[in-house]
Amino acid sequence: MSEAVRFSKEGNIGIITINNPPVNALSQAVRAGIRTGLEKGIADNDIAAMIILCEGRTFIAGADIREFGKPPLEPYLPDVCKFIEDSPKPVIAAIHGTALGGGLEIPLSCHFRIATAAAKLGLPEVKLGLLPGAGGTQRLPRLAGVHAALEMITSGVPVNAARAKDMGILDAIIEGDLKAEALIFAKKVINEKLPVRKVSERQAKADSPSVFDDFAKANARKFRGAIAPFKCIDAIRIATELPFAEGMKRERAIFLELQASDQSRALRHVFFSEREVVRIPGLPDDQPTREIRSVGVLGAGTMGGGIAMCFVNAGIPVVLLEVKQEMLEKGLAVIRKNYAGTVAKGKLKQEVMDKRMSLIKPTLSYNDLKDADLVIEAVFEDMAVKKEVFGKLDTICRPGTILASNTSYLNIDEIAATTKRPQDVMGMHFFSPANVMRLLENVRGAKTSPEVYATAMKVGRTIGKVPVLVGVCDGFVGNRMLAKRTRECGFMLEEGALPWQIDKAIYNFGFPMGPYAMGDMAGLDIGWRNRKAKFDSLTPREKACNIIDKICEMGRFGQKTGSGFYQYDEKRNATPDPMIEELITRHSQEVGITRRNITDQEIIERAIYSMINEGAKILEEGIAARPLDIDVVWLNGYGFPAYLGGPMFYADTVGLKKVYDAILKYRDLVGTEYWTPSPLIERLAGEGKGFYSK
Ligand code: T1G
Repeated sequence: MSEAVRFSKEGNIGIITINNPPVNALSQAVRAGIRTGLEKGIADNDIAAMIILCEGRTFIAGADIREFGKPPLEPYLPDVCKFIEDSPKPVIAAIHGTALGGGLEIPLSCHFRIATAAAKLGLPEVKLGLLPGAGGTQRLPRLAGVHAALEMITSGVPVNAARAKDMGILDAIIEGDLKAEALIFAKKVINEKLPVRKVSERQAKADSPSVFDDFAKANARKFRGAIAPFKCIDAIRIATELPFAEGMKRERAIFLELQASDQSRALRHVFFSEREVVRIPGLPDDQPTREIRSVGVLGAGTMGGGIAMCFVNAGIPVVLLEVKQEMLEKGLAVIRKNYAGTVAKGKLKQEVMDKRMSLIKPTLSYNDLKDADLVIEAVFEDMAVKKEVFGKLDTICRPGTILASNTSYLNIDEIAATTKRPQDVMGMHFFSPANVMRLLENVRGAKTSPEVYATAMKVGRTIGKVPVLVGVCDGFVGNRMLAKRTRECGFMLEEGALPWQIDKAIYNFGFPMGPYAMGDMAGLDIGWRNRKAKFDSLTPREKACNIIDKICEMGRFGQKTGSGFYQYDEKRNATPDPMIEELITRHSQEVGITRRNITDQEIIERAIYSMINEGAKILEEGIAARPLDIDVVWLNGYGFPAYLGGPMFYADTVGLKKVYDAILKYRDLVGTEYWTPSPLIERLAGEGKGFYSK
């Protein structure tokens, strides 16, 4: 019996206890231990029933994802499940925490399932580009019905214990001590001779033959571009058409196909990268950090209000400072309206909203910030204003208060220099809407102390963000790469493409929206203002590529003015505007460019490879420590399709040599000032490697 699993007896009940921290993943040792435990229980004549339960914070959280991509080791999970189900003695799963993936497939092969009220049960394999590969697609529809199985398996979203009981997955919900109650339940099964039935012997029935196609059509937009959800639907359909054993064979074949797919490799990369990203190379795991018990937020505008919500959502009180009463009240009203909207949708209780609002202390006085552990400035994006604010904060806040700027591109070192505490100054760049977007770029200045940026990483996690540590440069990581995509798309408009063609190509690549639809939604005046702020640093061609200027000068700022690149009706539905096509065509003539046909392939290569090339330069400069930092930024801040893994992972999937050759092609087409390959890409491509090559 491996130490990961031990077998014990209490009276005539065998107990198989799994203890494989941190989440009792089904490693080979755990699978073997479960099987050995069952063999012991079956062989022991004193034992009439068995319980499977876990120590630690949760029941089994699934197969050990770290084993994927390596040669599979016996016993395979489907075989362990079959062994459980074929046991001549009833087996009861006693669940707490999160029973996920294989961690729910084990209970589905048991004869009874009980759980604590707080437990959650789910089959999240689809989020890894997989499907449940140990009978989940064949047993769940038999136990809970086809509709419930379709929802649960294609969404990957867990259900709580009450819902699981309603679905017929659970036989009982346990209040009190799980193990004690499991023993009582087991004795009841024995004494009352409760009928023991294998889930695999039930029937899975489809309400109608079209239920699967209808479900796929109804969710086409949600599943767009991903392979796994549609394979999940296929496997569930198979459960209604084939005998169980046949269905298991088909499920296994689909699982192995998906496991080997680029999309699953990318999604597993995303899973581990979003956990690795908070570990800072060179910092010890026990790096001291400062406790953040109270936060000050300067500015109650869109960003400041969203940032304040992030902290009060985590139970951290916020002092919210504005310069004028009416701006403070306006900001509070927006926060209140946001919460009220969530309450109205039934996703937040009124008392929770009230509690959160009570944690916000509005003020017009800087003095109210003096005891804050962290102050985040979210005022106007102007260096002079930032310097004035930080100068004041430096004099008012107690020693040790961390002073952070939410700036999206201004130089943190310059801001820090206006204080006597540069070691306590950094950037915390939230993405709008701050209370929704998961990405937080933590910008460390040259003098920011490790304790301070380690604190920012930790508090980022506390407020539910995915924090990435980045260095100081124009645009940090995300916006610096985005600027290259924006430039290339602008150039392609001049050379022959139209906004809707570019938007469609980038949407089909997997982004939620194309750049021009996105610009119209955010407001073209923001990009226009940024362009004016940086105008002197632009190249002659960038200066002359002034299509957005011309559109904004007509007062067309996008959805909020009824037109931008697109025309909008009263429901904000977009239609391409012939006037914009005419403006762009005329612009090409003015700048002396003969328009040509531009393929979607060229659009994607120039939009994405320009970012990859910039990402490589960001790595060379140490602005990001690892390729995974860049991927996490783009996955969580800009909607890069997760099933492609992020720009740097995608480069490896395409093949870095292929990317390099394309960069050379566009260097010749567009010019060396825009397309000089980064030395890192040149070297790696030359060595036949990728960013993630070991
Ligand atoms: N395998 C290996 N390691 C895992 C793991 C797993 N399934 N789940 C978590 N970890 C590690 C994680 O990398 C981190 O490690 C630590 O545990 C804590 O995780 C056959 C094929 C369970 C809700 O998809 O959703 O079963 O960074 O930081 O926020 O059909 O982990 O500390 O070194 O996320 O409290 C299906 C994935 C697998 C569940 C806990 N199961 N895990 O969240 O902690 S495929 C999943 C989670 C499968 C079968 C198929 C969450 C959690 P480190 P954490 P958390």
